[in-house]
Amino acid sequence: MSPFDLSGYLSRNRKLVDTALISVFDEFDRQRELVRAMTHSLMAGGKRVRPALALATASALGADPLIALPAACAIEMIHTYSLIHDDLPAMDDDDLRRGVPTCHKQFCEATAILAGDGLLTHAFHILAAPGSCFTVFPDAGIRLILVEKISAAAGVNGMVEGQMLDMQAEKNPDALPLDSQDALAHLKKIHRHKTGAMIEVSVASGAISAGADKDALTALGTYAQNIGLAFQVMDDILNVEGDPEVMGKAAGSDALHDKMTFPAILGLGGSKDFSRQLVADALEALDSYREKDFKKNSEPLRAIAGYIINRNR
Ligand code: GRG
Repeated sequence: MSPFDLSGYLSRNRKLVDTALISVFDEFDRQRELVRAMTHSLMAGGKRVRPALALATASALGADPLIALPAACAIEMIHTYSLIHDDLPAMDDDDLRRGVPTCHKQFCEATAILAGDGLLTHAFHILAAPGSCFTVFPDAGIRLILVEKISAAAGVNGMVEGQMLDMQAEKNPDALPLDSQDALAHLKKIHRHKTGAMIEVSVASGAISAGADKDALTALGTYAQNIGLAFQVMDDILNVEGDPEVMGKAAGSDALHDKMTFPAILGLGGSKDFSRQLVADALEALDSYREKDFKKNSEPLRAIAGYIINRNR
């Protein structure tokens, strides 16, 4: 059997998602400052990992991947809002993102805050009213479940809480656990919320859009939890040894700010071992779902899990 062409798969998906995201803005005057700021960050060349996960999950369950496109686009818009706000001077104060100036550098701080607000709000609008930009979309009942799950992952018990915990850890390091096992548990908690929740809901949204059964949701949930954490471990590793040119953002900032990270607790080698174990657990979860054709159809999901810990950006 020839090896799966993940790079071709991701690039086809990226084109599909980018085209859909462009059409989301068809109803707006693109010259408006707010729209320019929103699209500056949204169309700056993100990897589109979360949309790829949603589409690959729908295909793994034998559905038309296009059924997951509205949720995939909504999630990418929410992810981009979180990056815009994360880069603000009040948070990480970064100048470069996705290889271009951050939104507040290109426009101004207030405009960047509003661009994030616009992306977050409009993500839910396209789920509520997908007809103007998508030809295929799930029924209203399914879309309501998607709104419930995606808002939960992005919000007070999800990504926003993760960001809050991360900020508190940075502002008040003396309150952090000293014992390395406790520190590791706390770090996992931060990232299960901050990074993991949106990755988990990307997979869940693909599954829900495709009408997944309970067993599929359970197996895919475990897969997503593991790759979500692996994604963050790899992000921490890249912050130590990644090339800023390739990543399109700064490296080395974690050590500079004395941040609690996986390499800081486990070392670089230990972090790499941990990320490999997480991916092995993710693949084992996929193996546990034995529905006909799932093994063959889930090949992209398996390849994405490997990519998450082998990426260089
Ligand atoms: C501001 C509410 C709020 C939340 C911010 C996601 C996040 C929470 C902050 C981003 C900081 C960060 C570097 C997190 C580590 C993992 C991560 C989400 C990296 C960025 O995602 P990628 O690598 O980026 O998928 P692209 O640009 O390819 O989409």
